[in-house]
Amino acid sequence: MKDLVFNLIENEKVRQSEGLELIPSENYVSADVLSAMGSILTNKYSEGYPSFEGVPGWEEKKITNEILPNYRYYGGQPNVDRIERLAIDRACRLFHADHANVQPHSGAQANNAVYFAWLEPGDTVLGMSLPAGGHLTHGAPVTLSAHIYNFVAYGVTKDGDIDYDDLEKKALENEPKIILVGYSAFMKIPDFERVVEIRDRLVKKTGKEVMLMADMAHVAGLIAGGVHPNPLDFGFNVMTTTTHKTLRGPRGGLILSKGNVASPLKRPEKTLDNIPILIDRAVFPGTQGGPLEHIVAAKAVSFGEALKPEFKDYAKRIVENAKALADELKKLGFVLQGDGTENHLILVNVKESFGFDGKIYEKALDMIGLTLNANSLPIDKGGAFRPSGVRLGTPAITTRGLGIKEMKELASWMKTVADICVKAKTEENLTKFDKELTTLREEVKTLATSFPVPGI
Ligand code: DSN
Repeated sequence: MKDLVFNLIENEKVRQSEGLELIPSENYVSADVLSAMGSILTNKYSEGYPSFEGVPGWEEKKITNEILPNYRYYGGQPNVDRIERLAIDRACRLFHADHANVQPHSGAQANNAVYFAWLEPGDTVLGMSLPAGGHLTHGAPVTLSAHIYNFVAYGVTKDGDIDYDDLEKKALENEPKIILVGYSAFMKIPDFERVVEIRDRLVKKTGKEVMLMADMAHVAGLIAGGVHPNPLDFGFNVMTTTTHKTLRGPRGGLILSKGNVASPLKRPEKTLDNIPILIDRAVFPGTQGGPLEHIVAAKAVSFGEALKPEFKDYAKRIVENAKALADELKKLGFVLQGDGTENHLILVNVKESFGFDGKIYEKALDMIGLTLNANSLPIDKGGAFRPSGVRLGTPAITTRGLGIKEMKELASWMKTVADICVKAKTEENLTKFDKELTTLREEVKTLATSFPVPGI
């Protein structure tokens, strides 16, 4: 008899098929990505890195068992080396990077490896504050990195954009070794040029090198698809990302950098030119052991997909859908942070819109098969547990093929559920509206099942 786990996986397939995923950091991978993730590559240990120095045309040789040069600590690598090399080369092409480290198990691991590569304990990092839309790994006091390094936070303006004046003031006052632009709840396109200018002024003041780091986890797919600027094109040194959000790959992390690419075996000097080598050493052996080569393979497959022309169209449609959904919501009385969106993500101030908090709304929408998450707003009296907002986005529904027409329908369901929440007042009372919620759930199911989830 099959393990109970497989019954739960079947249940989850039904949940994913019959509902619509609006969490902006989630997506549906292709059947090929799924298949690489579930492959026998999980059986293999491959601590270290592929090298291929002096093997021109290795890709053309395609599938051979020839053992290529590498920096691995285990034998048996002819296939794994080629797979990881494909992932690295494709990532560099997608993001205009000199180097890619495809081994981080997650975005948090990727960020921590970059800090470890460049900083000494006690060094200062300037990043966006968590309530303003930044990420936990950008210095939230509950994290390991915040215990090791000194994080200083900049905020956002009333209209939801980065407060560049605050960023500049804090940069010049605190002299950070890293200026970090990145977020998980921000709907504007950052002014990378302005951040480069601020960095240049800081360097002029101190005479010391400052790393510019971008955590583009949310928008990496938009960058790959050419509908969002790429920080590496503006002079940023490092870009980290997860691979599973808009990029539509397996769950994992990725570090892209500019600089000299060389053997990770020799400890290099800590200079910006050496960042690629410093990062390789910081991922392994610095912060991780064996890479997950089944995930690296799935990353390679997804990067191959993102290099195709269809992906550009996908990225464009994500943004079009997000803008259309934002417009519909506004027409129905929803107050949006930043008054709309320039990317894939919408932050709704439900407290100001309707008087209730994000938690009751998240639960009520879950009951009809629409999944999003309650989220803090920049100035939020409700705290992390009863935040005043919800965060939603369009990467996953766009993968399923929903378009502008369906955004209207979505907004209308969201308004009906908001009206129910106004009447219910508490989560417990939602059951009193079972009949209305069940009707809505059937409508969502009808639409959702007409747009199948890839790979199911
Ligand atoms: N947890 C991710 C998100 O949902 O944005 C960030 O890591």
